[in-house]
Amino acid sequence: MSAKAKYRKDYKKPDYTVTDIFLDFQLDPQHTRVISKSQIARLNPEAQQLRLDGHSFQFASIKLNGQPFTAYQQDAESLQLNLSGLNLEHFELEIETLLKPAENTSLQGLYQSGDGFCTQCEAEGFRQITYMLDRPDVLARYTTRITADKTQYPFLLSNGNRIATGDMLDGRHWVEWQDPFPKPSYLFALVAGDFDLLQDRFITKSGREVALELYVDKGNLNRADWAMQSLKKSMKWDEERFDLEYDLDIYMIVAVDFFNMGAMENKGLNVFNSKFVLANPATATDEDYHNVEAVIAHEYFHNWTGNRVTCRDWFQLSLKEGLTVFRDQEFSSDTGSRAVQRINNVKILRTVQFAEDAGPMAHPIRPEKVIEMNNFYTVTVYEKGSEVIRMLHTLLGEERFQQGMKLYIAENDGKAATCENFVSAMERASGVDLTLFRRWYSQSGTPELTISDEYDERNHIYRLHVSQLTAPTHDQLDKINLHIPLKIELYDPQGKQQELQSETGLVSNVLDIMQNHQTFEFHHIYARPTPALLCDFSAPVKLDYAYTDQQLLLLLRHAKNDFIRWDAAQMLLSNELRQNLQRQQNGEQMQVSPLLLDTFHSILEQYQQDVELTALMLTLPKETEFAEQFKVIDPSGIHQVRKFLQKSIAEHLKALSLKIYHRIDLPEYRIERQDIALRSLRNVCLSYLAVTEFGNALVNTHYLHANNMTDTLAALAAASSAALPCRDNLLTDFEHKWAHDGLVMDKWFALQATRPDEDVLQQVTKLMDHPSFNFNNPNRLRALVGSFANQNPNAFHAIDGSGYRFLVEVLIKLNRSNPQIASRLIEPLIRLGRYDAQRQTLMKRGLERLAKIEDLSKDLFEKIEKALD
Ligand code: B3K
Ligand code: ZN
Repeated sequence: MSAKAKYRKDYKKPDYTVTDIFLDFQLDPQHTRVISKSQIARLNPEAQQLRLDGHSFQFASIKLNGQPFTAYQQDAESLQLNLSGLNLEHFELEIETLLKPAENTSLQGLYQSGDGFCTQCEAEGFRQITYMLDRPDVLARYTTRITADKTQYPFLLSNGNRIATGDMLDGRHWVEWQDPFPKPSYLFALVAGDFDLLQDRFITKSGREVALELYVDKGNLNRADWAMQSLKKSMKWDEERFDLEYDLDIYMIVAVDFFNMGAMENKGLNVFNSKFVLANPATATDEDYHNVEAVIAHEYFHNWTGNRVTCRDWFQLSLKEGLTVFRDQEFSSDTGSRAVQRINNVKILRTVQFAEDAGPMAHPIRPEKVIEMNNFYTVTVYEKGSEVIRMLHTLLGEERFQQGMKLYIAENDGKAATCENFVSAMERASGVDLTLFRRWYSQSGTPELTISDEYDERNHIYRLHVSQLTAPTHDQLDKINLHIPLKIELYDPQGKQQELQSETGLVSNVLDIMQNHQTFEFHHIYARPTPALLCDFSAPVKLDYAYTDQQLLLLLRHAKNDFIRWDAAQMLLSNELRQNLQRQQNGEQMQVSPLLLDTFHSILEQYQQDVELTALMLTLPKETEFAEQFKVIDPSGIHQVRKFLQKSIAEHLKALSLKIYHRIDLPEYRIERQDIALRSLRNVCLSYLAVTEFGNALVNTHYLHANNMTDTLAALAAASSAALPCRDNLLTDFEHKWAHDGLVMDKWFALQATRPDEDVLQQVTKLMDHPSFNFNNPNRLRALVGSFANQNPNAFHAIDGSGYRFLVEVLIKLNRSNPQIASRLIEPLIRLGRYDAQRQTLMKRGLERLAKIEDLSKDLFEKIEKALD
């Protein structure tokens, strides 16, 4: 496999395209035969060579217009046809390939999941099935015929409509599918197997009936309802908010256990990781329920933003992903709590995305250079991509944004588009000049806004001085100024919100930051105000403003903006953490400011004003969240100080949290907003009480009385992180109950991997042989190895290098079996620049060892090369 980089600037239109393709699959775990018949049209009259992508199968034969064809050359990644002298404008190619799905552990292309077959073609998996112009700007009409044993594989599914079926004399049967919408190969899908089926229907707003089919493993029907409800809710919402209606007569979702990511939006036939489909109160937490709904929505929304309008090339990935994430976030905000949704999104951005921008994999939301495309399904392309759309929405407002969407879709329906097509439609529909704004697409890194203020008491003018600066990143040294929407509010010393006025009248609360330094003046301000900066987190930036504790307390109590109130609490906690880390390093006694403790006490006391926000404000940031504020991270220091903060807060809130813990009574489990909020607050109380003298008894009872997974897991997590005496009994009980169910056991594996114990690594190593563990299942790997490396920084970054060595061993194995998962799991190891010299040396040693692997995958190569650079 060549590790050659591709550049965005090198995009060229294809010389040939495929207009129609007929695929014939004869399925067998060891001997699958695929015949593809494509109608090819020449687009460039000069072209003489046709290069088709393909690898990892046995090539059996090729015919051109029905005749055996021999004028080709083959290499490890492609088949090149020499068509010179033939002068063919249109022709048919018939290619036969042989596959072994049972041996395909990469989970790309056609593979076996459990006893069934499924495919994953995005980004470049189709070329593992047959030779193809495997690029998103080649759109073809697909007809797919699947033949397989009828008893083992009663369901044979592909995209579009079922047009014919038949039985064969030898016990096999076949089904033929036709997808009327031309699509790129990455949206092709095939599934075969035996399933339980949940059926429903949806009537679109124009009155068409759509059959909804949800396929789950046998025996899992009692976990399928929520996903079906979520699908119908998403379909309705997209009609109401975006005026977008579903276009086929059938929509299918299949849940599989072996899947590299969350889910895949194949036209009319979504394939899902079962983690994002299956849910019932006994197996899924409130968070799982939320995630199922959000992922179902996300994949459904892709039908318009991704499938009907697709990407011209993979550098444009954020065109569909950033936009679709924005749409799913809006869906969750409209149908649930906007504030909770926003805060949770911001947490991901600040921890994971900011970290990516500060590390060796930094890239703009529209990357310039790619070696392995699968490495670019990142938080930057997805979440920062969504932030860029959100900023556009803030600048344009809902009405003009929707006009822009309409124009974008009208102009690009049925086509492969670029990010520029999108921005240009938004610009033309709204009349807003987006020249400067476009830079968000090409500049990587996290901008920092440095803000200072001054109050002119005599003239009652308040001024904000705002500067922007983006520090150089690994991929890009020179940075320029961006268009940043900064949403603000001002509060007087009594906490009353002030109107924003210029000399001439009211002004918008969204400031357009466009230059390196700008000053904004607000008139008729009669006392020095406290500014609420970056309301709703109006841009994905870091903020540097010297808030005093008093100002933060004022915002925390009075700000109208929920995000600002939550963020004020976070800043107070961060200050405490930083000061105590300092004290600890100086060998001084740690302490927590009584002001913070009293504030937390009064927030909790008034929880009924806003239960959701109270729970979020009182949740102590994770070690990884705290870590992100430091240039050089001290994992063990953060671990200890966080523990100290937790204990101090717990002691101070003890009586009150015990009272509230007992007062909140939710006898029945319901997935309803108010109940979810109360459950979460009660479990926050439990997490603090766990480290007090009440801990063991309370947590034990909580576990025993739990009638749902949210409470069960809250008890286990509290027992585990506080290392309570009841912990091992509870974990064993859970293990016995769920050993048969990998998905539920993932929660247990994750808990084991994040134990605060000294010997956690030995335990994790041992668990790799646990009967419920399976090295080839990405969910298991993420739960055990991923949780250890990402969520247990104290152990992973152990100063003896044992955590790094463990990960390297796993990666050496995974490099062969599943390079995509290997490349996900290596992430914490490539961020070596953020640690002290000793750790850096150890991490580097691990990376160098990996670099020497003989058959190193492109996926790992790309990241290791950058990290060692
Ligand atoms: N589009 C897929 C992700 C494909 C990842 C390929 N490595 C799921 C999604 O974003 O909806
Ligand atoms: Zn997506």
